[in-house]
Amino acid sequence: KGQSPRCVWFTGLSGSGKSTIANLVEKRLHAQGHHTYILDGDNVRHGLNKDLGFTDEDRVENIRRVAEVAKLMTDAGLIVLVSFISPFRAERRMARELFAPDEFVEVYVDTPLAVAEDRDVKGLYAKARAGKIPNFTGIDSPYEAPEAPELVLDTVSEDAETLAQRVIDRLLG
Ligand code: GGZ
Repeated sequence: KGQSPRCVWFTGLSGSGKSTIANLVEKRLHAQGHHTYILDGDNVRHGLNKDLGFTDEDRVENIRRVAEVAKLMTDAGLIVLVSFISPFRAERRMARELFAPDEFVEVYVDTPLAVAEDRDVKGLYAKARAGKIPNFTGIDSPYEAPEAPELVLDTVSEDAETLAQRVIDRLLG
């Protein structure tokens, strides 16, 4: 079955819902016979990028490597779902420039800081507020919201299933 390789680039705060939505998108793509791969902190920061932390410099290098790997995987024919905070516009632009214009789909998982912090699923915001996690995005490290993403997902007014379907529609519709 033919498919168009793509790099679907999810960006948003910690706890915004990037991984939840990316996983739902992957499940639905698989059900339709598409080949995918999710790149996220769990499979990249423990291996390829285990030398990197959360300073601005390390995040820049994290995203640079992730973008290059996503490019290789897209060249191999996959739909690559990239799920990193990727807080800086410059690095997201650099990632985009590796791809043909319609190959790169930037998805802004738009969850306000107050909402992500209130959910605090992993307790990281509380730790960051207590000074136990330095350079935490949204607390003492910046997040630069996208200016012209292909998709904006509003996680406050819509659930993850609905938002995943929006991504699918943008990819296959
Ligand atoms: C932000 C941090 C930090 C700091 C650890 N700031 O919610 P999570 O746990 O599972 O996702 C966050 C993840 C962010 O890694 P990324 O590789 O996506 O970041 S970036 O794109 O900026 O390079 C969070 C955890 O790592 N985490 N320390 N200081 N998030």
